[in-house]
Amino acid sequence: MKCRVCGTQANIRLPQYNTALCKEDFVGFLEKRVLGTIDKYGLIGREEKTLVAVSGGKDSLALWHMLDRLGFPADGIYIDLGIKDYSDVSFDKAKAYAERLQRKLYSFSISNAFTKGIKDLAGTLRRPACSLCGMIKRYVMNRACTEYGYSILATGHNLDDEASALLGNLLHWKEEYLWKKGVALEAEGSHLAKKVKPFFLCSEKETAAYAVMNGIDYVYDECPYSKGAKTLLYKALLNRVEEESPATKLAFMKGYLKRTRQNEADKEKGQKSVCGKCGYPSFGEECNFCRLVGRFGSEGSFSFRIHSPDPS
Ligand code: Q46
Ligand code: ZN
Repeated sequence: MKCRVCGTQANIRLPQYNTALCKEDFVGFLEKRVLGTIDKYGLIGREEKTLVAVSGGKDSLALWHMLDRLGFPADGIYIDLGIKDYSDVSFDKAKAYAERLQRKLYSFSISNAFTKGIKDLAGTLRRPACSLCGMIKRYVMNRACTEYGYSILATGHNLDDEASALLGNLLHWKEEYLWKKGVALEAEGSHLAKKVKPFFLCSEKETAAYAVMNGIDYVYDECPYSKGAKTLLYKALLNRVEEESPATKLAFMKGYLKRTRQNEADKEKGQKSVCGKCGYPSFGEECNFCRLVGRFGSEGSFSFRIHSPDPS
């Protein structure tokens, strides 16, 4: 198998593009495509302050690395879920990467804020860990953007994540989420930053290859609560389809993006009321996060730690 560009031994085969590439040409190819996505959908302006949601996994670290290479240097935010072993290792990888890029890393610890990790907190509330985790992460990341002046929050969601989520939403006809999963979600008011997903059209195989080829040291294990999730089943199903018919996932998501734009005009704006305590959009007088702080937090328990890189 030869590289389509330079003719040397290829390192990766990409049936969805009917091509195979060596390491250097693959890195250039992926970076060019991501830059194309950023430009086409107006994801990040050169002057905009960007924060990357860093979990310590391959996608978020690869994104952090690539944005830096493409001239969009960003800082990172890590949320410590308080999951034994997994959280500590992930945090170490995130901190090490902040050092490598010489960028700031903000961190927020759920155990410090609520005196319990995500598992115990969810158990006490009799709520699935992932839905509670999602709510906390959304809130905390937005709040970091507001407090420290970042207008963009970038996440490492890739094509496989997005295609499987869309398939799930379609299978269960979750219409309320259907058109909210685009490549960008515009900022709303002063409390919700613009969210962007530069890897929206890059497969998991590509982001993993990019991470390995760039010597990125990431945590291999997935969050223990992701096991058994329906998403994994949908990912496997889509991979099976992709094997028989390469580029199906790309076509699925490109078609979605076209339709999302058409649907944007009719998109209803989210709820209008705001939390009386923090100003975050909320259905009631108090947002879910502030309610959680009221039950489990203590005065002043909401705080970020800022890890600044050692000057080398
Ligand atoms: S939601 Fe659930 Fe993830 Fe939170 S508890 Fe882990 S698997 S990290 S994206
Ligand atoms: Zn609030």
